[in-house]
Order: sequence, then C-alpha cells, then structure tokens
Amino acid sequence: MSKKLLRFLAAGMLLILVLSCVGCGGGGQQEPAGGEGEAEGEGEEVALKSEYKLTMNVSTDTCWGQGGVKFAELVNEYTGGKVNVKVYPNAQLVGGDQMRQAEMVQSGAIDFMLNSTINIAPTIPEFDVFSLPFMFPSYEAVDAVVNSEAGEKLLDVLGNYNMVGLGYGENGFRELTNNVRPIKSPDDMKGLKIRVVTPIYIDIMRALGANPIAMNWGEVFTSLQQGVIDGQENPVVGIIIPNKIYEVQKYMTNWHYSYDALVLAVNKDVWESFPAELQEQIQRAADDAMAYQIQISREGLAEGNDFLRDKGMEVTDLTPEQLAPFKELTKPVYDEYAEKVGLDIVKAFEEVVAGMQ
Ligand code: X2X
Repeated sequence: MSKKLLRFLAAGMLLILVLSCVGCGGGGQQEPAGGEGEAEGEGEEVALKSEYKLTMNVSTDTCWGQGGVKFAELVNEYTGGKVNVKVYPNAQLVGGDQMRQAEMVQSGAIDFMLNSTINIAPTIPEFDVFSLPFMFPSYEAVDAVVNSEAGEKLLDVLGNYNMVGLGYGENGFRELTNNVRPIKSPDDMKGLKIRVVTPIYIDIMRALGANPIAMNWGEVFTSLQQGVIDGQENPVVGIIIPNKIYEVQKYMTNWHYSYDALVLAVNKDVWESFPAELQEQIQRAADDAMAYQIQISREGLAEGNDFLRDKGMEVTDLTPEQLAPFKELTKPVYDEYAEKVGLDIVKAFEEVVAGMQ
C-alpha cells in the first residue's frame, strides 16, 4: 500500500472514531452535563455547559455570598438540574483583582457575576450612580429606585457590554470604621489612611481630608491588623460583622454616605444560548434569590450596632446637623461624577428619591 493510501485510511478511521464519540460525554467545555444537560428548545437540542461559573468578591459567609449560593441552588432546582451554576467566592477567578470581574463576564471568561456596583463602575461608568455621596437618604429611597424604571434602565446598560442584568441585590449602606479616633466631623478624618476601592471614593476621602489608599478587599483585614491602614468603609451586617472587622477596629461611624447595590448579571452569549423556558426559570431563580438576599442583609440591622458595641467598638451615630458638613464637602465630588455617570441617569435617580421625601 502506498503511504498516501495509508494516510487516507488512517484519517478515515479517525473520522469514524470522532463521529461515534459525539454524545458519549467526553471532555470539552461545551459538552452537556451527562444525559441531563440537554435542553429542548422548540424541537432543537441545546448544548449546555457542565458548569456555569459565578464570581463574587466576598466569602459565602456574607449576606452577599449567601445570595450567590441561593441563586445557584434555585437555578438547579427550577431548571430540574439542567443548569449547574458554581459559585466562586473571594474573587478567586480574578486572582483577587475585584474590579476585573465585570470585564471577565463581558468577555465570556466568566458566565455570571453577583457584583457590587462599585466593582462594576470601572468597566461601566454609569454604575457609579449608586456611589454618589449621600444620594440615598433611606432604604425606602433605595427600594424605590431599584424598583423604578430608572433602576431597570441602568440594568439595560449592561447590554452595551455584552451582559444581561437579572436583578439587584444589596451590599448595603457603607459605614466608616477606624482605629485612631471617633469620627464626628470632617476634621476628625484629617490624615487618616482609609482603604477604598475606586476613584470616586478616593476623591470623596480627599475632599474630607483623609488619606485614601486603594486596595483589594482580600488584603483589607491583614492591612488593618498590621496598621498599614487606619480604617475602611463597608456595610455593617453585610460585611463588617461576618468578616470580624470589629476584631481589628475600635471606632465606627454610621453616616450612610454611600449605598452599595449588587447586580446579578450574565454574559449575553451565555444567556442567549438558553432556550426561553430555561431563561424564564433562571430569571425566576434570580428574582427569588435576590429577594432573599436583600431580606437577610436587612435582618439584624437594628442589632448590628449593639453587637459591635458588645465586641468593644465605640459606635457613633451622626445627627443631620453633624452630617451637613460631610455633605457640603463632598458635593463637588457628587457633581463631578454625576457628569461621568450621565446626567440623565442621575436626574432619573434623583427624581425617584425626591418623590419619596
Ligand atoms: O471591596 C469592598 O469593600 C466590597 C467587599 O464592599 C466590594 O466588593 C465593593
């Protein structure tokens, strides 16, 4: 036999082998999960991945983390085991680089994210609208906005970045902790090294006279412990308590200066790969999981401060009069970032908030 004929026969054998193996469940990312992973979409079979990755910046001990876990559980339940979402906490899929999660979902390297708007804003500037200083006077105002057309429209912006928004969750109002002194006026913040995440917070802290230091969340506890930073800001029930920040911080000021929403989103190509029935089931899982997540983030709010006092923290609640100079000093930052967000979005948010007062 000639070499040419031999090669031809070998290639033919290989082809037969490959064809006979289609559907036999060998490796590969797009492969259906066993026999269960095939969804019927109007007669055609849809190849599902054996695992869809969901990224979060925090541990599963937090209310935020519990929301991610609940979503994964409900997706499994509502899709009858067809869609398997696996939660990757502590920003492990991005090596701790919390601001990269949105771009990874945009590119499709990660399928889902349950992410703070703070971490999304470096990729999508519109999401800084939630962080504008003193935008939200109350939880009622927050609820009104996220359930409004303005809140919906902001989720739609994800579409320009190859993502689909499935709903809002909550990290909460961010309160200030430090190890140096109680903060009652902007003067008390002079020179304090406060850990923050993004540029808007750097500018807020500078406007108040503090010395902001940008740092990923994964490094915060140790940095507080070692005195590399004096303070940080995060929600009480959502983050400060479950992460035992009280073990390394003496003072806390409740100032509600910035509200941190969570967004549950999915890569658009992944979303469009699901037939309508699965989309409906996954959306229902998102609605139920986010309602649960917001509920647990608010439970224990009242006891949270007492808990921290019991743990030895000195907790300061600011009166409206005490808050006034903080608002005044950060107003230029509000105005500057309102331009970056887009004035139409900011105005739409402000109008909903004003309607609550
Ligand atoms: O990094 C933070 O402070 C955290 C956990 O709240 C966010 O991911 C924005």
